[in-house]
Amino acid sequence: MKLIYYNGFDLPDEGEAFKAIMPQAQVRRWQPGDAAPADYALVWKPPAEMLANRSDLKAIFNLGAGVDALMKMADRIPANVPIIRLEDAGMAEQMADYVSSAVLRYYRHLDDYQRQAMHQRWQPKWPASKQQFTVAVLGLGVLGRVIAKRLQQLQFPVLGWSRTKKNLDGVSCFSGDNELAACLAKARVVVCILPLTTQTTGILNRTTLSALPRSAYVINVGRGAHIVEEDLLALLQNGHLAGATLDVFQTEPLPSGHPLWQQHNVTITPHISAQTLLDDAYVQIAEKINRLDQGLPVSGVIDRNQGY
Ligand code: NDP
Ligand code: OXD
Repeated sequence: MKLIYYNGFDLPDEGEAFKAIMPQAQVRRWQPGDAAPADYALVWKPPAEMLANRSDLKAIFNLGAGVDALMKMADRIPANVPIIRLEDAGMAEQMADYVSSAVLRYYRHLDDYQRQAMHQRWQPKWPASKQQFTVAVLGLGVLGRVIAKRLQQLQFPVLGWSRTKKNLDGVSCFSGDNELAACLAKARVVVCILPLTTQTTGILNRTTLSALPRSAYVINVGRGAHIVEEDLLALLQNGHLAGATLDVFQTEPLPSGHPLWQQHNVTITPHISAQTLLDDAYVQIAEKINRLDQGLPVSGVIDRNQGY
């Protein structure tokens, strides 16, 4: 079995560890010009040239959950080749940790105290009741559900929003564009864990963010292009929003001098809210290759019409 491998700069491996999990696999790093036969491709942010017209592939495995980079080149990838994403593979726990720590930081005013301490100011604030600190999770897929569950365990009221209607224990579920504003209007914190598609690009903009109550918080762990950054900045500056925790940006790395770096009520992390754990990822991919080779169905196949 032949595998071509491309690791778009931020994953610390070149496929070596995969060989340990699947010794029968001959893994080679794809180089420009390599059109030699291959059965599978393992990729993260590959150049389109690698996958263009590759109808010999039995599947393309994305080394992450989000396939937006691959969808940009989907018209060059033969329609018969399934694109398969990572499902959890150790990311859900990381996401739940990241989001719940941001929510708790806001709930307990820890950002405010950090700012006060810089000026040697001692000024206790009374915490709101958790019942008044509702969190809306946009995206109730593999990762969003785990985030929602963790927040429930922390006793926050949780709302969820997805494309198709969901029924989740203890979560008030909203669906479809028509119900987004109603969901946001009830939320003190909004968490975006959507995939980036044509429908979700710019979904958090001046109009939708204004549907949040005054002094709300935004946590974006989906993709940078979910947020219209200028609109977010304007609402942070005029006080409609009390703060934002951003892990993803329209341009990554966030360029030096970008106004978000200067905005005092914004916490910035470098796209680390859930990192691909290569060992977990390779085990999941190896299991799926074994199933595909036996003619069995696998989960995580992208619906190219939906874009996720
Ligand atoms: P899933 O495909 O499992 O879940 C996606 C969810 O989004 C589903 O609930 C889906 O609705 C919902 N959704 C999609 N389109 C719309 C829409 N137009 N309107 C409303 N809801 C919509 O994905 P994952 O949970 O595995 O991952 C989500 C995203 O998280 C990834 O695509 C990636 O961009 C991001 N991510 C970020 C990371 C980081 O480090 N910052 C790490 C990993 C992932 P429905 O259930 O009805 O299909
Ligand atoms: C992913 C990511 O989509 O790391 O997996 O952003």
